[in-house]
Amino acid sequence: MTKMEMDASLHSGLIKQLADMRERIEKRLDELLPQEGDERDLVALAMREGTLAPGKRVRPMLLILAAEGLGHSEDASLDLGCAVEMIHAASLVLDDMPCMDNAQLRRGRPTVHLKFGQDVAILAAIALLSRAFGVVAAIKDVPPANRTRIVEILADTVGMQGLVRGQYQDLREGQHSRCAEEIALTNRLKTGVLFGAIMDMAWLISSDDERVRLELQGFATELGQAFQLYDDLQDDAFDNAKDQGKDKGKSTFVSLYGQQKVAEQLHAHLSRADKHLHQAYGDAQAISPYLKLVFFKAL
Ligand code: GRG
Repeated sequence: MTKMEMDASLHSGLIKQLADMRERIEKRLDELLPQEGDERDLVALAMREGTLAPGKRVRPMLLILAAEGLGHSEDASLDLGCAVEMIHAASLVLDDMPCMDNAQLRRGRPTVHLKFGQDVAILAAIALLSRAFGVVAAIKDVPPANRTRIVEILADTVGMQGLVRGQYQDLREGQHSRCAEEIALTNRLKTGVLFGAIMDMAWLISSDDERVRLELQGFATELGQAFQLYDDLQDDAFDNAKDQGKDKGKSTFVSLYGQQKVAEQLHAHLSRADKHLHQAYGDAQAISPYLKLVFFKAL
């Protein structure tokens, strides 16, 4: 076998492993959500649609890969990842509502409020959020003290100093012109803090090395910025599974610097993210190749 053939076979092996992992996440999400049965139970159906519609599952994938890299098996990290995905799904359902982004399309499908009504969408988002905390509280493989700490991390991540604040800033302050620092802060709160929580949870169940924790937080900060820039760049893309042009008139890095410079910024964040991963895990880790596949839309 030549080196090129060996690289190609390693690469397809990794893609298969990652695709299998994503399938296990989808299966577990399905089990943890209310089961289909009563078709009049629109809240249950909306919870399932909001979560099981085809998303990338980046957050649970990262949680599992981060914990695996520190020697932890998938048992506990799978349920933790699913809880995070439910929180993410709840945030998307709310974000799409007419009083927020007023979106028609999400993950290539009609948004939850269009399909089920705004009343049901709000109730489903609240139910997803509380189900997520219930899942964390019930994870047997994590000692109770760590479970409590994880609940605390997630509560902070969603709340007034996390997603809620980021969304508020985006909706209200995003209408006016903002400087780079203000946009970066909103992006951190909207997107980065959840990645920070994911890395903290993976660390908490797998390691007690503070140095590793700091590197993982550094990674999450860079990834959060990169991810939001990527999301902003997609706003104009034709192959997007979401509404296009939702950011028109909004103050983002794309409106401030233009697409080319934002693409360069994105690469700079990703390369700094890689350095943190290298410090935390050494050479052998699956997160960088995984993220490359995500950013090149190959997984
Ligand atoms: C109650 C959880 C909760 C939140 C309230 C509505 C809100 C506050 C926050 C919304 C924040 C928001 C919409 C952030 C955007 C994050 C983002 C980059 C979404 C796109 O994520 P992907 O690309 O999407 O991972 P898929 O569909 O693949 O999961």
